[in-house]
Amino acid sequence: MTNSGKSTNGFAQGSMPSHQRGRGRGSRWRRLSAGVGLVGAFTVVGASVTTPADAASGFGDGGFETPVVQPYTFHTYFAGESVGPWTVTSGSVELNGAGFWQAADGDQSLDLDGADTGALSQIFSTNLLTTYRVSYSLAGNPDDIPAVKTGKVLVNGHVAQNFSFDTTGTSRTNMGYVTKAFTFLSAGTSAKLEFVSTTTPGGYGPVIDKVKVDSCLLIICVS
Ligand SMILES: [Ca+2]
Repeated sequence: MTNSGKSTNGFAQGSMPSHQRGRGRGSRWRRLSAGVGLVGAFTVVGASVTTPADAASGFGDGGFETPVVQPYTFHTYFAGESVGPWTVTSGSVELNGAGFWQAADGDQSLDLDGADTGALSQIFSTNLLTTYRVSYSLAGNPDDIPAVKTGKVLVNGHVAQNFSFDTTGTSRTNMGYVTKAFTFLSAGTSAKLEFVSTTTPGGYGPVIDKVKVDSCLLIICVS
């Protein structure tokens, strides 16, 4: 696993195509085992090791599977409304039901643009001064322009990662999801994770799914 860079605010950033990433519980255990061995030799450089725990305490439905939308349809949620454990924080978002288009995981996925550009957030519990790894699957609404969808992820109101996705060549049946990830250090006992679309014009935005928050057992950064 490699990180592609580091932002100026200290958040490590990285992404790679989903087919290149280890997936599932088995891969996480392998990373854990490899990391422990390296720590024993005191030769770790910039490595991160995530625990096999599936998520941070209180974080839920990163797959946008609730509420269940009627298959082959979508439902638009506006600022102030809840989407399962998430809350729409601006504009509107669209929850896409099974079969509407390809999901990265499960049946449903979320278009960050509903009637216009949108954003949504979720607050979950954290342990003080603990590093968390946030990962998510990213694609874009292939139905209309702009081809390139843009957005950002915020943690406690600070930009942790900007993202863009080019929908050229994708379709509802071949969404082309990529996996994005970054880490952050908790400064308190809770964190607010927010996904924001900056796509212009709005209405056909970035699509996210399979959001995960893992607490890291250990991160050693030399530089
Ligand atoms: Ca899903």
